[in-house]
Amino acid sequence: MNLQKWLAEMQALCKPDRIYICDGSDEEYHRIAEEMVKCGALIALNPTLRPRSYLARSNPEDVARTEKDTFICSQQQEDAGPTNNWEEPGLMLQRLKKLFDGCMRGRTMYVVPYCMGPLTSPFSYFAVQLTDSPYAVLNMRWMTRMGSEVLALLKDHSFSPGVHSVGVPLSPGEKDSSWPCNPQNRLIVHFPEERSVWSFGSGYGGNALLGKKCLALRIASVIARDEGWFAEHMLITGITSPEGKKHYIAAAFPSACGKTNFAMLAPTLPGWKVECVGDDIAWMHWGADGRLWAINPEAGFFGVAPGTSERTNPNMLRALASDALFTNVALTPDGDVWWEGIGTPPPQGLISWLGVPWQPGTPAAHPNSRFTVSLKRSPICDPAAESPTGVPISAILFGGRRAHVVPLVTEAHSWRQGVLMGAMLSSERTAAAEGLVGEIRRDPFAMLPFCGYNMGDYFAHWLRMGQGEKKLPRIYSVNWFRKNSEGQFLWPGFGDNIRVIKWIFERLEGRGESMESSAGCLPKDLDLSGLQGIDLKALLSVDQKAWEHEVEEMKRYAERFKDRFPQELQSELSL
Ligand code: SAT
Ligand code: MN
Repeated sequence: MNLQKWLAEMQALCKPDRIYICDGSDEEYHRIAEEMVKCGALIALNPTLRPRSYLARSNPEDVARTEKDTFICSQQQEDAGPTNNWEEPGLMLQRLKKLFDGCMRGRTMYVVPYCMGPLTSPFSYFAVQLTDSPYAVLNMRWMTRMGSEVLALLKDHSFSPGVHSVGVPLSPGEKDSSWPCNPQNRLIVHFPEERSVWSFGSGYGGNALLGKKCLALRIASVIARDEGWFAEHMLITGITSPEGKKHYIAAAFPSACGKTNFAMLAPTLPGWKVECVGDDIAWMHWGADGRLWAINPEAGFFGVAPGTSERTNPNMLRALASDALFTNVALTPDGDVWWEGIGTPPPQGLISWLGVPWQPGTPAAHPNSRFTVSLKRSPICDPAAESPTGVPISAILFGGRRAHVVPLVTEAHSWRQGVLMGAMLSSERTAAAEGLVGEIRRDPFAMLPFCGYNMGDYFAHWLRMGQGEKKLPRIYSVNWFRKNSEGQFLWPGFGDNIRVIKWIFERLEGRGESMESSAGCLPKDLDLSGLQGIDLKALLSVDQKAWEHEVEEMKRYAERFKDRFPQELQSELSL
């Protein structure tokens, strides 16, 4: 793809009033932010309390990723598989061209050259996002490496083209709304063979920051399939034991299941240290040493605000102390931010995410309200976070939000059983995507909304990747969210999850006693020192009947993939 030619084509199609090429500087960031403040699209927070930070309020109809509007337009429908929306690429392109025709009238088209991964990493991927949303530009500044340096490097690299519009052209003199969007015509379309993305009508999160779910997961998963690596919805974190032994762990959890808190865990056991590489996406390649090496393609956090507190994620609170961008949280009368679960009572005169005085009993911050902040601001950023070769992964965790059935932790006996654990991942719905919160949905590898090809082929890819001379990471299933019959959580979670990691460390070192169960290997014991009233038996119990039901559910689910569901997993299910 030729950049100049594509730019000219997109300019002719979208018909913006102006084109602006982003340089990625601090000066640019604040200039764009201040322009938005002037026209009421952004609120500058109190510079004494929260320096260089802003608050955006979205349109209430544009508050989360919308999976029903998300399409994978591969040439063949079977290549998109039963879990993705699909339309014939030619027809979809026609539809898109109609929508994009003149969609940026009265607006600026920002050209955002960006790189997913460290600039010098052989595993990184270059891209360009065209967008008429200055809010998307600000987010891309923290979430990716973007600007002049990338533009210069683009001469020697192929890139993924992405075009994004909020879908609200302005006529001359027309006043813009503070969050323009076009929910009736929302479409987030991926052409995996072309590595291209077209996104229309939404300014929120994964719909609008094309580097994140669109490129680094949906498009990258297809590239990874073709080239023999992994693009996964996983955090990466480095953990050092009191003895000074360090292991890196990658972990997949569905959106809004505590990935960010886990990636930045503050251990409650003395002597343990956690350093964060990434909280959402891992690109993993096999090294010459046979180990799996991971980079975080992103450069920042786009995390769920509610529930982030001194108790759940003190390191994130430090990171958010300045240079942060907030979306849909509440505003305090002194110009700072507030959300449910921040750990302080709501102040008098609080303004809700809707921009009106907050009424007790209603959400002050939207449940999917977010913060955007550079990874560099994290006080526990791993020293190897920028390493072009990445970090070696010793263990992979799959976790969901399950009140019942799934034990606190189990270890897979084999790569194959581990792949089945990933494939069987299920979770109660959260507010990160539209849908009924609380309902259990199967979310294989936490990739259901993010796998850019047939999920059956994706399972086969995982199995294939485990073959040959490799030092395979061990695989675990975890569930921090189990409840007792009174509906109370059995496990404190957060910093106490280090106790589960401690057992995993012991297993990796060839120690750590275990017992067999149909769900996998369970710990015989956990270090519960300093904790009271933990019902470890309940946390680790496997109800045979309930587990069999779980397996039956999975078998039924597997039928959707027909002959694309790998035979090996079928037989693993029947064991
Ligand atoms: O896709 S988003 O980036 O909006 C958030 C998520 O679902 O993890
Ligand atoms: Mn995510």
